[in-house]
Amino acid sequence: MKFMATTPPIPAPVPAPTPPSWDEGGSVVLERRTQKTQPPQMYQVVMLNDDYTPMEFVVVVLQEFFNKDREAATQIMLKIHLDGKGVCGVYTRDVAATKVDQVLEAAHKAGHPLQCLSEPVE
Ligand code: TYC
Repeated sequence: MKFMATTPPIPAPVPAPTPPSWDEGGSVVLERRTQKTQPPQMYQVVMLNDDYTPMEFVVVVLQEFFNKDREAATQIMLKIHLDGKGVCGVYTRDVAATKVDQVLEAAHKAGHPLQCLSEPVE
């Protein structure tokens, strides 16, 4: 069994209950309120540069786990190589956490020190 260090689920906002009121005729009046659903917080998966992981391995990881074509994967890998880090993709929290796990497991199995993390966007 694998346990992930994740933050607890964010409870969905509960709309304030609409108290029933009575009109002059004594009928119960229920007010209709439109529910405003917030879009989910999005998380970006950030990959970090290191001096040991082969460029080709990073390109393959970006193709395999982030659905990039070879050209886009190469561009992202080079950006990480030059800037020290780069965004591989933006996902909901659980999907981003899964991508991080997949990358870390693949890197570990291959014996590379490649690191990546997920962080909330904005
Ligand atoms: N800097 C590595 C090299 O020169 C390549 C690399 C790129 C490693 C991106 C990690 O996230 C990374 N072999």
